[in-house]
Amino acid sequence: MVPGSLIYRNNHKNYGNDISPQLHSHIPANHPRAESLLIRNMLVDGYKRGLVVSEGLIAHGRGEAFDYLLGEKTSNIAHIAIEAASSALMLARYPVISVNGNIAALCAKTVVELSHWIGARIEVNLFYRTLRRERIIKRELKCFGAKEILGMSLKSTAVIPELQSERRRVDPSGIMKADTVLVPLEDGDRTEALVKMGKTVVAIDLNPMSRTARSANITIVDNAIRALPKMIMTVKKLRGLKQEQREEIMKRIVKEFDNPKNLLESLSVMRENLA
Ligand code: PTJ
Repeated sequence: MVPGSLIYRNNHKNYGNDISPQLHSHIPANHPRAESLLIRNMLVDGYKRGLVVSEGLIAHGRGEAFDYLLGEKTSNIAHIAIEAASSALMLARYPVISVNGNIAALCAKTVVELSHWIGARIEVNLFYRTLRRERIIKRELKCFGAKEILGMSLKSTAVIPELQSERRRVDPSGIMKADTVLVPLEDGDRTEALVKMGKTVVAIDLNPMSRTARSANITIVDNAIRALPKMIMTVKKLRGLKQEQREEIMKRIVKEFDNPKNLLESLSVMRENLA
């Protein structure tokens, strides 16, 4: 059992089904940094296919540096945040998962699967918005079984107050209507704005010091490619609880979660690894 965790029992590495070894057959399986190279290749492949912007490759590099400090595994601290995040999303009345280019390249299949398990809508929301990228990302998500994709430019007629970036434009049937929004890999401005609008924001960010990490209600300090499959496992475990107890347990998990404390503990994990 993970210390402090109410339901977690295992801690093995799990990158879900999004990594396709066939696509990257030139990386030897026994290479000491094979996993990291595979993930990097997924981003580059996503860039070549028009899902990811060049800035997304740089953002990934920053993420990699923090992941290195984390030991490239999901910490016990992150597991606690994963439980709180999964509970919050399951308790939500209208959950929405926001997808950008990097997440589409790394986790499209897992996002679609998670959306099914928690009954969430999926909205494409891009910082560097173009109609072409929207279409390519939508197609990618549909390939993995997504039924409806929100956030296409023509339908993104609602505006998040105070935001200047393209991320201000959201779908009235998606993020605008949501009570809980999952924002893997996000910029701080929008997280702050969504929290101000009274929404519960769940972020996944490898940098525990980022504005996103500090503004969100629940931040999972982990690589999205590891955290999202673990969220699915957690949701399945929560659904396995007796119905009479489930809601009470999930509410307790969310209530007991302390984001600033969790971020400080994630930093401690990095400090310990450095030492
Ligand atoms: O696809 P678009 O147009 O919406 O653009 C997406 C990017 C990523 C370019 C845009 O959102 C951006 O510029 O992001 P930032 O502000 O550079 O923030 C990226 C944050 O995500 C940083 O704090 C990184 O540490 C973190 N990060 C990078 N890769 C991962 C990650 N966190 C979790 N999992 C990752 N794989």
